Order: sequence, then C-alpha cells, then structure tokens
Amino acid sequence: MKKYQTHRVQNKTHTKFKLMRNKLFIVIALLVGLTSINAQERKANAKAVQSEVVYFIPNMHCERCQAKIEKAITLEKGVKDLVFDLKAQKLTIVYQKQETTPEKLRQALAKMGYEAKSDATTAQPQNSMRENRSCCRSK
Ligand SMILES: [Cu+2]
Repeated sequence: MKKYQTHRVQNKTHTKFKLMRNKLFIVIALLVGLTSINAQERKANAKAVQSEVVYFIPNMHCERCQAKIEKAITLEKGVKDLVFDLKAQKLTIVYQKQETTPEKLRQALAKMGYEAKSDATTAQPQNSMRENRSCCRSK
C-alpha cells in the first residue's frame, strides 16, 4: 500500500512537471511568434510611411550634376534613397512621408539650380548644347 502511494506521488509530480514543461514550451512558442509578427508589422509600417517621387531634371547631364545633387539632397530631412538615371535625366527620390513632401524636395533641387519637373513619365531627355552650358552653373 505504501509502495503504491509513493509511486502515485512520483507519477503525479512527473505529470505536473510534464505539464509545466508543456506550458513553458507554449509560452516560448507564443513569444517567438509574437516577436516575428511584430517584426513583420514594423516592416510593413516602414513601407507604408515611405513613398517615392520621380523627377525629370532637364539640366542634369553629367556625373558632376549627380554628385552635386546627391550631396545636397541627402542632407534634406526624410530622404531615404536616390536613384539616378542620367541618360533619361531622371531622379527617383525615396522619402519618409511624415518628414518631407515632393514639393519640399522639388524646392530643395531648385535651390541647387536644378529645375525638377514632376511629369517624369512623359518627359523626353533634352541634351542640347544650350542645356549643357547651364550644367553645374553654380560651380
Ligand atoms: Cu553636370
């Protein structure tokens, strides 16, 4: 009788331990799951607050123009990434929506002497001599 009881008690603690271990496992699994959901959400949020604008800049022709714009525009608040297409004279700016607007970026480019046009999809490159002379004019 006594032997049976001890066995039962041992069995009970063993089951209890097993249950606890299972609970712990579930809690860990939940935590891991939540963390990965959080990371995904944060990624999605970052995408939602980011936008991009494409400008056609008629007097941007050469690497010097690009370097000049790159240097100045990256100092602007909210600018995340730049993609230059010198051949098409197009500049894509990836920016944070809460920190800046396409209008502010356009004004910043204008201050550098580059008139940015937002009809980038329909605009044609203009590599005329007259345009070339105004290239990097503030230098
Ligand atoms: Cu230039």
